[in-house]
Amino acid sequence: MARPILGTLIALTLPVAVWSAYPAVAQQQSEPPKPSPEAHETEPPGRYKPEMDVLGQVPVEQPGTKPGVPRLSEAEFTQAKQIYFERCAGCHGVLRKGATGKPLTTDITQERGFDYLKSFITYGSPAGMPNWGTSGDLTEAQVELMAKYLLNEPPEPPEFGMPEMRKSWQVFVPPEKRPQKKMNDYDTENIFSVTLRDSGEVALIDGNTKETINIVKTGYAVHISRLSASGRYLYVIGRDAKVDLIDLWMEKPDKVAELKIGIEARSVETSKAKGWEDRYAIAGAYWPPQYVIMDGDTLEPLRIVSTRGMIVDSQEYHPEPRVASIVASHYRPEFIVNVKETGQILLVNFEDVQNLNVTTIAAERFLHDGGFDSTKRYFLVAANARNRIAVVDTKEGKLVTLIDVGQTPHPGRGANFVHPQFGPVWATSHLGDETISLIGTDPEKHKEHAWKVVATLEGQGGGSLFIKTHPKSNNLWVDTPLNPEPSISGTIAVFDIRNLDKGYEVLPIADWAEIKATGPRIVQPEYNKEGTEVWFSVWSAKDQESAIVIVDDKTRKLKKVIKAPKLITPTGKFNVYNTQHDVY
Ligand code: DHE
Repeated sequence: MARPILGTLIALTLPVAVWSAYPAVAQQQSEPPKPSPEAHETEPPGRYKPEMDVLGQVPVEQPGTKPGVPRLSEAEFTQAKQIYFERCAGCHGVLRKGATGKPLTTDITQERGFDYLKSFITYGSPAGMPNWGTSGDLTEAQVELMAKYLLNEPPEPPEFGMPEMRKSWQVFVPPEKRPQKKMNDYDTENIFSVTLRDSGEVALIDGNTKETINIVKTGYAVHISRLSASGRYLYVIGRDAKVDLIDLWMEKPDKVAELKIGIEARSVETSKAKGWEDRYAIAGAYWPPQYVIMDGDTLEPLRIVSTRGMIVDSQEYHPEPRVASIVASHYRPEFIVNVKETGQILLVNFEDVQNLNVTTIAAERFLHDGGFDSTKRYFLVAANARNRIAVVDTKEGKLVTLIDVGQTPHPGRGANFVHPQFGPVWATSHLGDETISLIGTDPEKHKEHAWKVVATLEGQGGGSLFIKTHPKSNNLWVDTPLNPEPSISGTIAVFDIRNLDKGYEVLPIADWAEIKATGPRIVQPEYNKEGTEVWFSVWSAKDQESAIVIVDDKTRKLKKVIKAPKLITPTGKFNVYNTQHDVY
């Protein structure tokens, strides 16, 4: 029986000179300001709100005030700006020009006036604006402060170009001083890079022994890990746009280089096409809106490209289109860059890195996360606030189609399997409803089903973030970490692919973890290399106990619980082999 959805309450949007040698080893970073992980508080419930909280801590100048508009003191401005970036900018935009939320430019806010703004912020709206006042999230004084802040012109946060990037660039171990061969006995292909979100670290865990190999300091509120084509290099990105490069060949795998590519970021990827393995890395920023191509083994920044431009449907200028997911083509020397607010998918050909050749595909607004089909030819990406999936043919370099799915699709990378009736499908679950949409992906042998929703499964409820299977498995795992019901957010649903009509079995992952924590959320299933185990994060608040629960894929029985004091807020887990080869 399906349970209630989160619905609209989840406010989702959720040129270069040729530079010479490496910078001084461990060169000091002088700017910009460093957000402190200590200040970052995570309470899993409702975490999936886009927060530009790094920007919130960056000093910005208060614009001048027009006559008739209340001027804020310096302290008031600092507080209001921080609240705005942390709570409002994700939906209304850094410059207040609107994204999934309405624009809040001064022509609109001044016309509405103080009282209107105060009441709107206090009570929210059925269209998705949270009730910041009546929920107690903001005090009455803060609501009034925000109403005054909105009557003033928005401040403009700083840009982050090549000089700032080069200042941040550090090469701890230059390539010539790195091992020439693997210097450890780890089965590196079965290492898991585990995001420790609120400690700003990743834990490298040996998938065979389940022992921690190293805990590496990375960016603030660290987000995802990706693997180089060879499987040697691990790239990690933090929300503070810090990219860290880890060499898995070292005796004890550790950081060898670091670069900050902006002020707020979420995605990183590396070149994978034949002949280009390990050559370049790319990272995409939320602020400034740009992507950066780096040297694969030093992270030296090579090209910075702005994503500011026109929105696909309205053909209006958008000043801050954030870079969402990025994947590397397996066919060509190309990165597939998904630009959220404009809805453009950029095929960035880096064959000549000084003269990038970019194909712009008009897809759909609010692009977010996605993954390949099983052949790795087609890339499927969620336009989440438009309830659609865009399909790109990475061989031909064009859009195949847009497909309507459920409310707010959130596939992670999605799940590929062979449906007994419809042939190869790719699946996504949803944040906004309990459904799982299966899309046919084989235009050769199952043409009639290709690029259509061929079946819709009913899961435990809304609030799902990730779905997973493995080519050797018959199980399809669906998480629901953001469902408001603890019996749903603390468990996992698993379907038998051979008999999907049978419905799902629920496994009590949080109970199995036996941790001392209130309301932990089960997030992101990830397989080991062999496809015999599934790992789940038991995600608690920063000051409470978390864990990783490992389930035997065949028997669906508990295999192991990993607990450790340093396992703080584990969320994403990236198995080296599966991430390297896009197996999901
Ligand atoms: Fe993520 C992937 C953005 C919050 C865990 N997340 C992504 C991607 C984007 C994104 C654009 C795709 C990257 C790619 O493939 O290149 N995430 C955002 C946000 O904007 C958002 C909503 C709010 C924010 O302010 O950051 C957000 N994400 C979260 C979380 O709260 C999660 C659950 C916990 C955490 O660690 O932050 C979270 N996001 C993840 C994970 C992936 C991800 C685990 C990669 C999934 C995979 O299987 O590859």
